Formats: sequence, structure tokens, C-alpha cells
Amino acid sequence: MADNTSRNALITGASSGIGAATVRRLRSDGWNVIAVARREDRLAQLAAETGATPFPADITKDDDVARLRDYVTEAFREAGGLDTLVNIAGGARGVDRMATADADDWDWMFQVNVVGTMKLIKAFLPELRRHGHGTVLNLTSTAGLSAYEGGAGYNAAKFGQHAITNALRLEEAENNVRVIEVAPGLVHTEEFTLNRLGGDQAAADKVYQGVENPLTGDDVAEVVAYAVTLPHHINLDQIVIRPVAQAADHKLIRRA
Ligand code: 8X3
Repeated sequence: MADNTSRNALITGASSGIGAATVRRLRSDGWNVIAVARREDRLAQLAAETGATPFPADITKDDDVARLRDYVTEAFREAGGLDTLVNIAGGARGVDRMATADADDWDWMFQVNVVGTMKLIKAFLPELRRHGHGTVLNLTSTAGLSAYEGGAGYNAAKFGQHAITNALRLEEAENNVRVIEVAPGLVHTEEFTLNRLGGDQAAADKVYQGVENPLTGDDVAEVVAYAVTLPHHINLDQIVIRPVAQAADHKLIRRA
């Protein structure tokens, strides 16, 4: 195959937010998409809407990842094999400072952001190498580039995911697998902050209060689609995306 022309993608974290938006975007661009998330009902709706193939799975569980690998290998066999793995699954729990850090929250964040990403990459590298023009895109965060008060656990997980992305790029260049990192800042999705703050909708709303045009899932999906659709020899190593209102972590403009 001369280039990344088969357009067969696997997208994790597909049940909401950036993951669901990326499924919609790649499907509307004509990609074959297998959409992965834990919540079966949401996946089924997304599949009905977009024509993506739903696959309910927990990416931190070895059995689920093995089932997924077997399924994907078979599903894309006729279509040229998997060429693009998009790791969107992840998330934050808590805003505790180190003095009151909750080890269970840290463990969860490390599992979904770092270990889950590793498991997917490990499972699908043979397939991506075999394809000859593989792409891995990891969705990290600006929280993986600089730390902030109350962010330590999430910072540690996202710095970790950033690090494994860099290591993978070095390890897989000889196999012609390109490795892209997309690191968004403030993105207003239905669930990210709500989950982080334990379901407190009023507190979640405050995070975005007065911010003109925070990024949306669709904004990030547009950038993801651009990066994975470029000719395969172009590797956007790291793309940092923020809304204009967030010139830096410490400079978020809020209007009254
Ligand atoms: C989310 C960005 O600023 O909430 O990944 O850590 S931030």
C-alpha cells in the first residue's frame, strides 16, 4: 500500500465528548470506524447515528482488550487491516492537593490514561506494523505539559501518557508507525469536569463560567482528523490546542 489509504480506525473513549465527536468526524470523512467504550447503550446510539461499529469494552481489562484485538483483526481483514489507533479514553478524578491526595483516584487515573493506552498500543502494534503505514494518536492534555495546584494526580497521569507517546515514536519509526500527540487545554464537554468533580453540576459549570468559546469536542475532533489524514510521512509530533480565551494555564479570560 502506497500510503495510509485504507482509512480503518479504532477509536476509544467513544461514548461521549471528544471520543464521540471524533467517531462522528471520521465517519463523515468516510473512514471505517470501530468505536470502543464501556457504555453499551451510548455506543449503540452513536453506531446507529454514524454507521460506526460499536464494541463495548473496558480498555484496562486484559480479556476485553484481547477480545477487541481478535475482533478488529478479523473485521478489517478484507479492508486492508487497521491503520489508525486513536486513544481518546482517559479522564480525571478529583482536584485534591497532594496533602489530601486520594490514592484510589490516582490509581484510576493512571489505569485509564496510561496503562489502558499502553494495553491498546501493545495489542495493536503487530497489526499496525503489518499494515506498513500505521498511525497511533494519543489524546493527552495541557495537564501533561505543566502542573497546577490540585492537578497532581491528573498531571502525573497525563505527563506519563505524554512520556509513553514520545518513547513509542522513537521505538516505532523503523516500523513506519507515526505517533501523534494531541494535547488540548480547556474543552467544554458534557462529562469531563462533571466526572472530575464527582457529579457536582454547579461546580462543573463554574469551571467554564464566563469563558468565551471554550473548545468543544468537535474542535478537537477536527484537529485529530487533520493530523491522521495528512500524508503518512508527515508526523505532527505534538499538537497543543487551547481556546483563544486561555492564552496559558494561568491566563484564562472570564467575562462577567
Ligand atoms: C483537561 C485540561 O486544564 O482541566 O485535560 O487539566 S485541564
